[in-house]
Amino acid sequence: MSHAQKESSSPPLSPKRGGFTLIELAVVLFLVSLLLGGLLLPLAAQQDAKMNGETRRSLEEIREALMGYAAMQAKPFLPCPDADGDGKENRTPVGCAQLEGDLPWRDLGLGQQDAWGRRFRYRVSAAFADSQGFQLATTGDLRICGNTDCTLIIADKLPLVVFSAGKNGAFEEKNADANDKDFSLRDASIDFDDLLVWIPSAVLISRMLVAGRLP
Ligand SMILES: [Ca+2]
Ligand SMILES: [Ca+2]
Ligand SMILES: [Ca+2]
Repeated sequence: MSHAQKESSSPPLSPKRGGFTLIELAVVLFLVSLLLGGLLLPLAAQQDAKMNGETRRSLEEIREALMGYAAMQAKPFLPCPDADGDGKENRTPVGCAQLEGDLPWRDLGLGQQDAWGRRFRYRVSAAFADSQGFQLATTGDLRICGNTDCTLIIADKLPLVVFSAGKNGAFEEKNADANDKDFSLRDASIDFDDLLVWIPSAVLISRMLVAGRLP
């Protein structure tokens, strides 16, 4: 077969196309705008879910670290809150300098911030922060409320609560009030986004039994 014959047997080129018509262009632009509009909103929601998940994981780590801290003491007790921003507890000879403040993240060997770059808050019951150690029968005095007037109680007699202000950066309801012993898990307000963890007395005490720190 000659070179010329080879050339002639190759398939004919497809007919040459012109550019997009205006109508085609308009359809494409319309589809692109639909896609972008449909993608941007879920992306924002995905980002929020990611930050919430990250903060929840940090709170779970804090929970474990607090139990570890208590188990490392000869007589188990919880750290006091940090009152001056250095990440270390503020303790006086008679107890905690204050019962609610920043998480003493440095004492716990943890990061100090939630996913939005704000410090975690921490509240402890005085009886559990006593450096003489807590006992089998020790109970806390903190409670978690499920509604604004706390007629719905979600958890009671807690040794500690740790919380994040959430995406909006503000503590809501009873989480904003450092003078009472109540905390809010949720409320009717659509802006409520605080994230909380706590440890029930019985869980903390059973951990100390397993660790051989009690009775
Ligand atoms: Ca401090
Ligand atoms: Ca909030
Ligand atoms: Ca409160």
